[in-house]
Amino acid sequence: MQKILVARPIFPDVIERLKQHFEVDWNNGEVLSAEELTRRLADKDGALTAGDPVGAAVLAAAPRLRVVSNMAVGYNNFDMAAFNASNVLGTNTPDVLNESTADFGWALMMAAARRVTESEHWLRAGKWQKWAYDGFLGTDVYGSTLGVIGMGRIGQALARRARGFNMQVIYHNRSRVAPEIEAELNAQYVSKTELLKRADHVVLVLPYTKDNHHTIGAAELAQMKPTATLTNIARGGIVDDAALAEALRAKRIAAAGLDVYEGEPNLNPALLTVPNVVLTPHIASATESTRRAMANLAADNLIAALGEGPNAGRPANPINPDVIGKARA
Ligand code: 8YV
Repeated sequence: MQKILVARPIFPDVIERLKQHFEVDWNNGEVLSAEELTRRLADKDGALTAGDPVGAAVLAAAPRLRVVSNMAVGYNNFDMAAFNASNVLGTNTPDVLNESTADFGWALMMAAARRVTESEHWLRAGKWQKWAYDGFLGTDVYGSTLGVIGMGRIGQALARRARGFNMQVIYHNRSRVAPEIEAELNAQYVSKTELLKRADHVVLVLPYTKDNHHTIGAAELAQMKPTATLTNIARGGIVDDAALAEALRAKRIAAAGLDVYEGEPNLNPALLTVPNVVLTPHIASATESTRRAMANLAADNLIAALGEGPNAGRPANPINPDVIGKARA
């Protein structure tokens, strides 16, 4: 039987499924250190990860490893140049999380715009004495302009929600999406600068790459409206968190909603000191059914990649399909 490592605690029934195909080494405990991950991968044919960094050193120390299946759509934890150089296949879990993640992005944007958590903290602190005409005034969402940066599958799911809120949708992306999608979403392609200047609510849904590092920093925040909100459900590092904390403190923008952070789970401490930000612990895809679908898809990808039969080596979600069929280097 081939051997796999499951690097994280996941649903036990998915582990049982994997046991029907592989000898499974399951880390059902704390996050593995780089050394521990390297050690446990040394004799494995495959691995299931969830955000664990896998680079050249890990791959070099695991000569049998042929596939690493990430239980996430984002795979910036994989050094794809190293995967390609060693002919190791990476897989991810797109699509199954689109709607849950878009729902959550919407919730964060709404919560930031209408100061939901900020006012709750105030209430819990026993500060509610009387109604005030100017208590927790926020920014309207209905009828406003939504600016989506990153118009992939999740960005499109968000834009679809905007129709019910009678919003104007503008977007920026590496390239324009197909005209029929623009028409369906009633979305207008604009430059990043125009988007930042016009949007009432900016939502980030782009993948993390070196080129996207600090897509939003002090200069970009300065271009936004003082009444605008910024929501990040993409990846830490796309926003300069220190610059954002300062912009929120100085009220250069009204509020932010953040699910992802530079250096998470350790947040920039300045973010914890500003009231006008909604902070959640990277849970945009966290519904029971979506996390189950992600875990099962990650398992399916691993089984297909290492399996036998006509579809052997052909998982549904290869990140670097060019290595399929090539001998491990
Ligand atoms: C994952 C995510 O839960 O899919 C992604 O890219 O950010 C989340 O849905 C997280 O990355 C852990 O793998």
